[in-house]
Amino acid sequence: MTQHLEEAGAQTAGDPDYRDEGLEFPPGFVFGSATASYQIEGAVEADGRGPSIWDTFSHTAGKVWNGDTGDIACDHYHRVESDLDLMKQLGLESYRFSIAWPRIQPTGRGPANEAGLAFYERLVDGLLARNIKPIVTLYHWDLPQALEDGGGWTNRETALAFGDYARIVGERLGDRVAVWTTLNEPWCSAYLGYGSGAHAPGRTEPAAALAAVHHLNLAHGLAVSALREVVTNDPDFAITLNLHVFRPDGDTGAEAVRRVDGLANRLFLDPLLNGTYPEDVLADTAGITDWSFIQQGDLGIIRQPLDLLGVNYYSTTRVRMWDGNGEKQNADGHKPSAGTAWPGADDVEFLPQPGPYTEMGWNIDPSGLEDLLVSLHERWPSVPLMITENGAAFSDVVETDADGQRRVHDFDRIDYLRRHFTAAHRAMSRGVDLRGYQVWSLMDNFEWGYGYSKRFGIVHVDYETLERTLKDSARWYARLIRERRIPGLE
Ligand code: IFM
Repeated sequence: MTQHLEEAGAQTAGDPDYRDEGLEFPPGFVFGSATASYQIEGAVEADGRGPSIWDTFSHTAGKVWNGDTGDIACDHYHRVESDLDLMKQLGLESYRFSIAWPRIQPTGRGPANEAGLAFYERLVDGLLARNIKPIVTLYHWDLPQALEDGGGWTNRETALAFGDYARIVGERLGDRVAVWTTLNEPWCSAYLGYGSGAHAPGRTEPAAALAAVHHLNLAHGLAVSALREVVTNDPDFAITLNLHVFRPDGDTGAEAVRRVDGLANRLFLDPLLNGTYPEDVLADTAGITDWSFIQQGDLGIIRQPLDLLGVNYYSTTRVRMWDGNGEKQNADGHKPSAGTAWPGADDVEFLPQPGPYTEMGWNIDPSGLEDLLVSLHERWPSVPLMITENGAAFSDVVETDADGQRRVHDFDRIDYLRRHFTAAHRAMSRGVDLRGYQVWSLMDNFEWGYGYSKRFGIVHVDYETLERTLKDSARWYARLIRERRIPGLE
């Protein structure tokens, strides 16, 4: 496959800045919000939970900004009922959350920990009681530390263990969950976890990163087939990818895009949806690994029929081949770290993008979302899409209004969301089968290597008191959901 994701250009008319007025979403389109276990739950030692790689990593000096950890986070584990009420108050139609594997199997193997299952059962039942669809992610990066001690995602055994874990969760919740997402952003697990070292477990071995890619793909396939055997309702099966939208720069841009699109997008999309690995990427990386960890039959396991492809989108990336002069630019949007997140593409240069930017330093470009959705639809027209994450970090200020209410006037976040909802709507008007949108994030939380310094929530969390405060963006989103039409700015 050599068709790249940047090729579908924006075609629809409308406000050039993606601030169209009054766009309406069809019935059935699911408006929700998303979180992840380690980012919000806290309670890391409660009820038999085992340690995860993020516990180890965040407790290692110098790995996370300010030494922040997920020990307490938003204390969602103990506040689940009031958080559910908050979701109801916003009118959410779905809630995408992840299950912490080490709560279910403290060492990643063996019998289920009843208390862990009971927690997620309470959460799912609480959602259903409030008429909110549960969208489960089985893995959002909190690998049981014991599995990492045995090689983590570089070891095929971890993929097999993941299939067993999926079965355990499916046996318990498989009559109630609406959407099962196996993995969140395996790109991050593989390349940031084992390549750049910016994420747990913090390894910096290019060959390990590529082995992790394959074992994550395999884990997905094993999990979907295990779930299919045990669920008794009719859920959707999905995976969530953070597909990169690359913009080519200059004469060498096309070759640079081929290289990084191969690593970031095609190494996942091709096996998952076509049952093949891209030959050009295997060749590009032949000096790093011989890919002999791909065993006979693996691709058949990985290619499972999918009901939905989850798409996480935040910004775009501009690339060209480095000419060897001056200092190579590495503005790929990720935290600078010891190793490379781009094995075999050391000669690709990541150029800074024009602003405006979010607090993460990521450029704001809703056209990238439209292009991405349209290009996916063009390549796989029969695969429905769901935006499983989109949102923005800004430095929010809590104010007390004249009426004595705490307020966060997060105009920038509303504008970001408004423009990206417009992009999603435009993609739909170009034929994309887009089923829903899960805003990242329901509440401020532990932003991995950045600790609590970046706030993505539409609900503010005071990390001293753990008080939740609806930001203006939450009120804006509640109105969007109520009216099923994008509100303007007031
Ligand atoms: O917070 C993360 C999330 O865990 C995965 N997707 C990107 C978000 C913002 O960085």
